[in-house]
Amino acid sequence: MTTRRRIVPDHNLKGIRRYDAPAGGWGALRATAKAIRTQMDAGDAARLLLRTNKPTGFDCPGCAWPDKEHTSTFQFCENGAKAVTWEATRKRVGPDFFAAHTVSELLGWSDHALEDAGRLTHPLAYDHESDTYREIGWDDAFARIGAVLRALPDPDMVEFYTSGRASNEAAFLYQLFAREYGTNNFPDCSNMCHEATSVGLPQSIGFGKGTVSLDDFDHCDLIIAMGHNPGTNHPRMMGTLHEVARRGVPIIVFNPMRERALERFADPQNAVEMATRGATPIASTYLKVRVGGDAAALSGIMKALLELDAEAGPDAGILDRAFIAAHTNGFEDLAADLRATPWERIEAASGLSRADLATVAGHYARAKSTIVTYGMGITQHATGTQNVRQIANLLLLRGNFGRPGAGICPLRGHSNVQGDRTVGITEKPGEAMLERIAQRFGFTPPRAHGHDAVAAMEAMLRGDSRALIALGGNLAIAMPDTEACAAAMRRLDLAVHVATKLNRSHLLIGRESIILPCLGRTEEDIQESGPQVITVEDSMSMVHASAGKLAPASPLLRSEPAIVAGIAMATLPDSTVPWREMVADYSLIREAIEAVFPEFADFNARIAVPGGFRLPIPPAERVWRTASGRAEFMPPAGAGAAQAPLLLTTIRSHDQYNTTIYGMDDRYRGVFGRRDVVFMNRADMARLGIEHGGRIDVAHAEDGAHRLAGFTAIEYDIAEGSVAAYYPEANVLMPLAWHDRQSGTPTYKSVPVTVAPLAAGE
Ligand SMILES: Nc1nc2c(c(=O)[nH]1)N[C@H]1C(S)=C(S)[C@@H](COP(=O)(O)OP(=O)(O)OC[C@H]3O[C@@H](n4cnc5c(=O)[nH]c(N)nc54)[C@H](O)[C@@H]3O)O[C@H]1N2
Ligand SMILES: Nc1nc2c(c(=O)[nH]1)N[C@H]1C(S)=C(S)[C@@H](COP(=O)(O)OP(=O)(O)OC[C@H]3O[C@@H](n4cnc5c(=O)[nH]c(N)nc54)[C@H](O)[C@@H]3O)O[C@H]1N2
Ligand SMILES: [Mo]
Repeated sequence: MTTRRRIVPDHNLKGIRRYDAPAGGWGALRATAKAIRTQMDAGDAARLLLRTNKPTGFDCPGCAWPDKEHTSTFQFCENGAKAVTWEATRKRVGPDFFAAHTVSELLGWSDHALEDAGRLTHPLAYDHESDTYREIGWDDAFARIGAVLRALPDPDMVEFYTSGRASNEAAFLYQLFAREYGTNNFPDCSNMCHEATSVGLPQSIGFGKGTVSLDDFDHCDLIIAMGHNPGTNHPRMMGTLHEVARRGVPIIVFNPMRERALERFADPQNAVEMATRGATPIASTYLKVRVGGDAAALSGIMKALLELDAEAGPDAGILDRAFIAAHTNGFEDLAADLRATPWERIEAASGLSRADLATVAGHYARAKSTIVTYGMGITQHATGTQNVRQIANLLLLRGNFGRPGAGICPLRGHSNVQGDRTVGITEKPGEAMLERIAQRFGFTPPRAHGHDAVAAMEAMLRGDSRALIALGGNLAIAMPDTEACAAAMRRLDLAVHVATKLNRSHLLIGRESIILPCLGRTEEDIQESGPQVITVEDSMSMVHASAGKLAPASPLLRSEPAIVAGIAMATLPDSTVPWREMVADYSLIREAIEAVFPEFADFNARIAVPGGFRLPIPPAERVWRTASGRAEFMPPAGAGAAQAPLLLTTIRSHDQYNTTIYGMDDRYRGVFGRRDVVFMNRADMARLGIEHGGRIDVAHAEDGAHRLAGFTAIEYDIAEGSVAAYYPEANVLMPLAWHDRQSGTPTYKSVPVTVAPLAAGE
């Protein structure tokens, strides 16, 4: 509640203005040109962008959306161009830079400024006396890391973090090293991202990944798009959605915020749209669900579907009874639960009307084949796993698996986050994989389950975990509770960061901190046997090769596989793994992957084909690898439970890649040159006495200790009861303990908050 003091509002509307153009179009071309201009020389950039996502080129590190036969017209993808030019920048940070700036000074820089300083060029070790990072030789760095790791009494005192850029080859070597060292502590960016998918879908359909392929989008009759913002985060998906929309297929969007790219999009390749400044509407229906209200909305659609079925009778085919009988368990429990859930609860929790949800059910009942696409708006909740299972429930009711044009499509995050999992980055390893590792490499991997990201950070904070090795990423800033994470980092005996660019996690120093600079996707990787390719797996389980072509940012850079092997050899002198040989020739790493994961049979031969190959997707064949051998409906227990009056969600701007801030604009949402804003609904603002442009204090509603003060409230077309702010600035608001109990996913997208106006000068 607000107090009754007189507020003298302190307005700050600088950089807040309407942006009316469609997503894509000329705005995207201008932004692409700017990304190139600020990071690269134009000629180099043109050559580079033409090679992105081509059969002979490299995989775009921007997103995990697949390409048709790898013939993508990538050069028109604005955010792909930002990802690529950011890595291929001409700027460098070497020993001179670090001599000139102490770590204490750099901590005062913005996340944007830190990474924008340029590519890391030398291995570095922190020197306490001068408070600076200093150059160190590779062998010295490896020896120091090995010494600390060997001295620890228990391998479970080390955390092996992976960010999803790492290639299959690097990730496989990394998990091999950690397991030979003796731990399954694999905190992973996936724990903050699609873990709810990896945990929920196996329960429902016996498989933790998406079931559709790109071709299915040519055959679907309906798309339901929930909680993702493809115009920014999966820009190549816009080409697909544009085609589907032009085919007249309804696209029903569930999103608390108006997102321009989901409303209308001008394809930069469509000459007519460009010349006429026209655009194609994307969403046929846009439902502004309340933040955290998706499970209730899905319950509503299913409840309405059952009502339609009851009216029309069993022969009308509204439910796919034959499929339900032959392939599933638990339908009756689900139906009973839905019948017992009152509409008022569904409406209150979802913020949507019964009529709207019934309309969706009508579309769904008529569509022969439906695809549900979803992103972080579904997974990053305390009920993330349940939300994912609710989507599976909906699809199962009409047999939308194992048919052309139907299935579930989680939009993965990092370009190889899915592949890293496939090749063994998991804190809960299966016995079959461990057995095959033991057979192939002759050591006994540990069986005890390890830490995920939240558990790892908690163990570091307690002081139980003493070392962190980070294969990429920016763990302390990506995680909830920025302050607790900083404290956790500072307690470590050793932090090792394998990275391309400097970020804030590198500046949170414990006893020893080492930065190891690595090659990026765009760069040529030459080892003893010659130029190497790496492989990645996209959102649709396609595995293909990627080969960088640019000269490395510095001659001192090493590849991620080489760095992992270097640390391994220095740590495990009696290792039974042929590290040197595998780094000399990555095809040997792929042979080892094939030996441990049989679905990679003929790995080296199959990546020689442009476009690569698809890993098996059992539900696409109606094979359910659950304990019962059937797909399992799950009653949506608790969906529609009362929600806190204001739930804050966190979002990415159009100018960022996770914690990497390319620039300060968020064009489609009309925010320019700043990120210190909180998006609010007009009615909530009126109720709380907050004005458009007024400064506010946001606090966690149940633990007032986590707060964010001095940000500016701006009125936005967002569902009532919902508030949004940018990640990672808003991560200070979230206690570490707030996560989905089933998957460990932090509740980045449903933080109960109070918001109060600040008086001028406060
Ligand atoms: N350019 C660029 N590309 C990226 C990334 C990036 O940061 N920049 N990040 C990569 C990574 S790691 C990931 S995981 C993906 C992320 O891709 P997305 O999942 O698209 O990412 P977000 O921006 O987190 O949120 C997506 C949308 O969810 C909506 N939303 C928020 N809360 C809710 C809710 O409760 N319900 C519903 N239905 N919607 C909600 C927001 O309004 C927003 O439109 O993108 C990947 N690609
Ligand atoms: N509040 C809130 N928090 C969130 C989210 C949210 O939606 N809201 N999203 C979560 C999600 S989905 C994710 S995936 C995590 C992301 O968490 P992370 O994956 O840990 O973070 P990134 O920001 O992607 O990491 C950026 C750093 O990666 C390094 N890097 C870039 N390219 C390479 C490379 O090729 N090799 C190596 N070794 N390093 C490289 C650079 O040094 C760069 O600074 O954040 C999570 N945090
Ligand atoms: Mo992610």
